[in-house]
Order: sequence, then C-alpha cells, then structure tokens
Amino acid sequence: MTMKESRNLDGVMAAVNAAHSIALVSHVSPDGDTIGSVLALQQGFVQLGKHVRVFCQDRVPEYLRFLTGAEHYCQPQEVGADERFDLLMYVDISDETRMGDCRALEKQAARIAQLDHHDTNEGFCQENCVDPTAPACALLAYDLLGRLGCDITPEIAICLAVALSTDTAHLVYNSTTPEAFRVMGELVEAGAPIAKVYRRLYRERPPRQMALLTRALHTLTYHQEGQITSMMLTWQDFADCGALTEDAEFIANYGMDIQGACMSVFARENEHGGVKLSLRSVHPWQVSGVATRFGGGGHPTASGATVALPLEEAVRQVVAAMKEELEKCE
Ligand SMILES: [Mn+2]
Repeated sequence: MTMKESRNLDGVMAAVNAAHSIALVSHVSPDGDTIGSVLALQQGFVQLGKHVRVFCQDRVPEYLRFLTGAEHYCQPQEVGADERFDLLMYVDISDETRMGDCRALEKQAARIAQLDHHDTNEGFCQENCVDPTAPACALLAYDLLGRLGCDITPEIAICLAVALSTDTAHLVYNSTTPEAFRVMGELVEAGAPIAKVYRRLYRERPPRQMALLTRALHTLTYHQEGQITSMMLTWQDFADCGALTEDAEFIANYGMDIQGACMSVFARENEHGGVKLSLRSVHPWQVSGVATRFGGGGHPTASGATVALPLEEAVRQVVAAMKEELEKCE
C-alpha cells in the first residue's frame, strides 16, 4: 500500500464542506503538531467562510504562542450550553482520553471527525482519517487544506512547519518520510522561515528550563549496562526552578542521547500528585507496548503515560517493563 492510499481524506473533507460551524480540538498537554495543525486548519477553514473555534483543555505552551491564532484557544467550559457545532474535529488525538475535558463538546456537535497519525488509534469518530505512516498530523492538515482549495498563506505555512518540525525533530527522526521533506519544501516556498523556527523550537530556552534540565541530568541513571536510562524530577524541582510541567517536555529526549541507550524513561511528578512518564526508544526497540501497560499510548519510539504511583516506584516499574521488552528483542 502506498502512503496516499492509506490516507483517505474523503469522509473528513465532505464533513468539513457540509459544516458551517466547526470546533477544532487539540490534545491535552499540547505539542507543536496538535497546535500548529489546528491553527493552520482554523485559518484555512475561515478562508472557506466557516465559523471556527479552537479548543484545548490545557493552555498553549509559551513556546507556541507566537503562532497566528494561538490567542484564540478556548477551554471547553467557555462554551455556552446552547451553542452548537456542525462538526467537531479532533486533531492528533490518539485515543478517547487525549481530548480530556473537550470530550464534553461532543454532545453539542452534530458530527465528529478526526485527523490523526498514531498507530494505536482505533478510529473512534464518525469520520476518521488516521494515517500512521504520516510522521505528523501536519501532513494530513496540509493535504486537507490543499484539497479544499485553501491558500497556504505565510501564517499557515509557519503553523504547519512548526507542527511538522516538532513531531520529526526538524525532519531527523526515523519516521521522516520523503513526503515530509517535500511538504516542508513547499512550506518554505509559501513563506515559512525555517531557520527561525529551528532556533525558536530547539535552541533558545528560558533559564528556568535550563535549570530543570540540570536537575534532571543529575538524576540520570543507567540500567542494564546502559541500555536503559532513567531521569526524574519532583514537583519540588519544578517549584524551585519556577517552572511548569510543560517546561520539562524537551528533557525526555536527553535520555536517548547517550551511546548504547536503547530505551529511556523520563518521569516527573505533576501538580496533582501523579507521575507523567515520557518513554523513548531507538528503532527497532519499541516503547508503545510499555506505555500501554501503564495505561498510556503513543508512537513506537515515543510514548507516554500518567500513573498514580510514587515517583521512584513508577521509574522502578517502568524500567522493569523495559527490561522485559529488551529481553523479547534479544
Ligand atoms: Mn502528532
């Protein structure tokens, strides 16, 4: 099967065409792909004369607030009880927990559709375009906008470039397809300033994030002769650094930046007392199975879960599960 054949946008496209009022939803703890794709779709749908609102349970992280339209995000509680949407569209939402409180919007929507690229997605909407061969939802959003005849303005191009870049680490992950490079080329042509996007997303950081990174690296532990690495942060670390949960997102990848590492876990306490786990692996090792065991999900080499365990116990259990995965592969 070619990539294009596995991506059927017809149902979603018809649903968009038939709708006047559309609600777009980003996932909880939003990343660049879910935010950039939603904001690009919003601007494109507005060109078509649609009335569009964008939702996320959580706040847009600071590093994404420069994107056009980011200030329009609402929380689901801000919707009036009598407000109706012709179409509710989930974007980059792997399962029925990832929209969080936005799920409440379903009862005010006539139709529900989704664009997603997680291979754990079971197609829980009426119209599903789920393409696990796409390294980012941005490619589906770009495809959809093109087919709807929308103009890719420089503002839309930046949103999509950010979305594509964040899920591929600026086109370097193993998941990066030739299509991703082609689309990025077209986005650059449409006005996306790619060097600026790179510096903004990956190089410049507020001092509080550097302080968190320093603390996390202090906890770096090697298991199984360094094939598994772990790092952790307590909620007190966040408080001491004046940081928020979202400030730690970038740290997960450091666990894989060590020679010989096959899998890594980065665990941090959240303000509710739970522990958020970010799991990473290098191909061919997979962490999505481990994430599923802890009630989470995601991509084969980048997954996550949230557990109600003490921090150190959470790490111990995940490392034990990773050991089992390693043994399976050997
Ligand atoms: Mn994504």
